[in-house]
Amino acid sequence: VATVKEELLKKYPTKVARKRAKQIVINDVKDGDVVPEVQANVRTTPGIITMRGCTYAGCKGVILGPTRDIVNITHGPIGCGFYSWLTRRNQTKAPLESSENFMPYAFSTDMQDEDIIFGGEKKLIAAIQEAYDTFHPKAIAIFATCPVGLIGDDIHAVARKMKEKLGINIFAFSCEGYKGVSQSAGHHIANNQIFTHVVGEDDTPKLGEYKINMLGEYNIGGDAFELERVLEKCGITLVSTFSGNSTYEHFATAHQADLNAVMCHRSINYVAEMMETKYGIPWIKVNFIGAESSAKSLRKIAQYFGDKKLIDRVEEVIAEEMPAVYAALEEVKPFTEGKTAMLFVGGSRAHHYQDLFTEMGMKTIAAGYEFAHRDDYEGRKVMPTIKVDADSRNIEEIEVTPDSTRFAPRKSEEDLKRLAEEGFTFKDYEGMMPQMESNTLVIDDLNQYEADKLIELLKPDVFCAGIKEKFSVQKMGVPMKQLHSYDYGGPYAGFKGAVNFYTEIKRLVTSKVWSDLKAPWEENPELSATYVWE
Ligand code: CFM
Ligand code: HCA
Repeated sequence: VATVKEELLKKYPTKVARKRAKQIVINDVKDGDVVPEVQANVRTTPGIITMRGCTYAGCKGVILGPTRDIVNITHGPIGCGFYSWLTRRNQTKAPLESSENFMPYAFSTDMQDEDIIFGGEKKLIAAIQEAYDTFHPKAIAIFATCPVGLIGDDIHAVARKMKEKLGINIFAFSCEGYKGVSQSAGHHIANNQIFTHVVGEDDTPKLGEYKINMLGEYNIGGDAFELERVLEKCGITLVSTFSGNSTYEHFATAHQADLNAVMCHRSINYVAEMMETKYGIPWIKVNFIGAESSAKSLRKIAQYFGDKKLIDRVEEVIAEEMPAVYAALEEVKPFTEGKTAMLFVGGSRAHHYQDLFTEMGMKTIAAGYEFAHRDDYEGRKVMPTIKVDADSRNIEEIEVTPDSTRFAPRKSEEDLKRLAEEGFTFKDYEGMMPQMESNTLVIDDLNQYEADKLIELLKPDVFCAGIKEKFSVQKMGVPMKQLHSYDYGGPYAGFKGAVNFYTEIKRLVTSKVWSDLKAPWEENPELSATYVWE
């Protein structure tokens, strides 16, 4: 791998190579879980074809996109609203035909040149009024795109004014695309505002014995439906999911849960932290990608509540679900065992999906995030040492204090002692790297050039990433699986999801479609040409 790293850096100008060298790391897991440092969450060098997206995409598309009954208005030119219009495949299931579901719509102010020159606030006010008159929603959210920040439209003042006028909850997000170095800044902005304006707004009691929130699960390809099925079977009450298959009411009552289970640490850990401070709800890291991981996560939730009835029920459910998983593994393993995978996804998935590959006997030889932070690579223990730079300082840290009436610790001192003795840990994300084998490659903010090089040098049996990488990978003869949109498949979460994924990967790694394909210049070398500088 050292030579691979060298090869990746060889063509870069010295300064770029020096920077990329800190982001391309040979994962060498020392005893315990000490791993090398990775530079992450820093600007991409201009000119590099990054796989990252923008702050607006992280806020509007990722965090708020999957909520069905908030009218999400994009204040900006139409492209931004259009791009974030369900391309992420976040699904939703309204209980009734007549229930509110605005997800099939793309709401936008469709800014034109004259709005940029004379200001867009009037148009925004008109859009909010029109949305209200047409749909009478419970809540309207406004999302800023790049030009809004540049011309200085005051979307928060507009939101306040219209909230007062219409008497519904209206709030805005300063999530201009350029605000941060990636989508990640948008997550933080979204978390802050949803926490400030929605969480805790509804005190109507939520009934249920074991009440949890699932944080960082976005119902891509129906993942949340599978998790809802499993949790219900166990008798666990899901108060809210942030934000797969969610509604305004779910967010507004989330403060009533007794545990926050965090799936995607990157996108939502801020909400988990803020809910703990304000309401006393503890959080744990879970992972429902992978059958073994799902079982482990269910056991952890049961252990937290510490009730024998729940612990036994969880064991029963696992015993019921696993035979189908084992049967599927027996079928696929002769084809997948020993094969290799590379995973380059935005945040959590590059880590979580390694569990599924491990279950299939496959090895992850290289992985990385587009925009996650050092804690997602090396574990939360490095958080105090993460350097704050101008870009991270740009994102507001809101001050949260315990709620004067609703703060309540969920566990007694004795309970906490018992859990600690059992080895139970809270807020304990250990990151991707300690779990990977030594001598694997970990690369932050991978780019087009490096992806091509990696494939050429290490020839993985499957390459997992997104739509921007899809076709160049296939043209290099390697099967490609999108771990963002799931290539229109899924669900892949939970037990049924794991079976779906095994089957899909077996199909991909046994197919010869891409490796047999030859481009005309590969069959007839005389057709190939080389560009020569004068
Ligand atoms: Fe979390 Fe996500 Fe991901 Fe993410 Fe995303 Fe996504 Fe992703 Mo695409 S919230 S970090 S910003 S798990 S949209 S559902 S697939 S890059 S790895
Ligand atoms: C986003 C959304 C995205 C893009 C996926 C891709 C998603 O970052 O704005 O590049 O294929 O999951 O839909 O991450």
